[in-house]
Amino acid sequence: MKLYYSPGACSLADHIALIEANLPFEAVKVDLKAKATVSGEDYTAINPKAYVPALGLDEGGVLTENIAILSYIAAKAGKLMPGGDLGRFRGLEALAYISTELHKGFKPFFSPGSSDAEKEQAKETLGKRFSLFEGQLADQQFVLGDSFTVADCYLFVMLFWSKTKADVPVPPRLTAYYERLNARDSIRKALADEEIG
Ligand SMILES: N[C@@H](CCC(=O)N[C@@H](CS)C(=O)NCC(=O)O)C(=O)O
Repeated sequence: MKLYYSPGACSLADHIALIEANLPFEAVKVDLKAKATVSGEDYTAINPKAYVPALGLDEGGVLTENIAILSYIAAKAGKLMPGGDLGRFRGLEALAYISTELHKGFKPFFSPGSSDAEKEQAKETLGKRFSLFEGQLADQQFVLGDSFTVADCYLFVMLFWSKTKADVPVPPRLTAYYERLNARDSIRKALADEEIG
């Protein structure tokens, strides 16, 4: 498999998941401004959406969208999703929440034309959305229970952005959770591979 990524972007979640899954893959850096890979390939020919992540599959074809890629990695690995009859759906529920309610909420911090008022509003909304997870972490180690899942990979990136790019206030249990994840081997390796550790 080939993971197309940009350092510190949301593709970091997929990078962490691939390391956790222990699946063979090549990480291919993309220059999002030039829309080209480091070796000069036209990235829009690989992924017409022109954003990261994209996953080149061994069987051919390219999969896009974090929710789909993270679910695919978990299915391939036979882990990284909660167990039980509803496990996969709880995993998808969390990934959808992270993607649509958190990830998209960071837009003002990545859009050059955003005003300070828009950023302040985004911080307030993100703070409220994070509070859901603050409650869940009261009596469990990870966001969906006591096993690490792809939802933790994605939530880690949201917290990483909160701490390093957007200065979003993060409540105490989530801060402790972020620090635990930040010390995890797969996350150390993904950050080092992307040269942002
Ligand atoms: N809907 C996509 C969004 C991916 C996305 O927002 N990618 C950002 C990095 S975090 C990107 O590549 N932005 C560059 C661009 O849009 O030109 C997903 O969930 O995978």
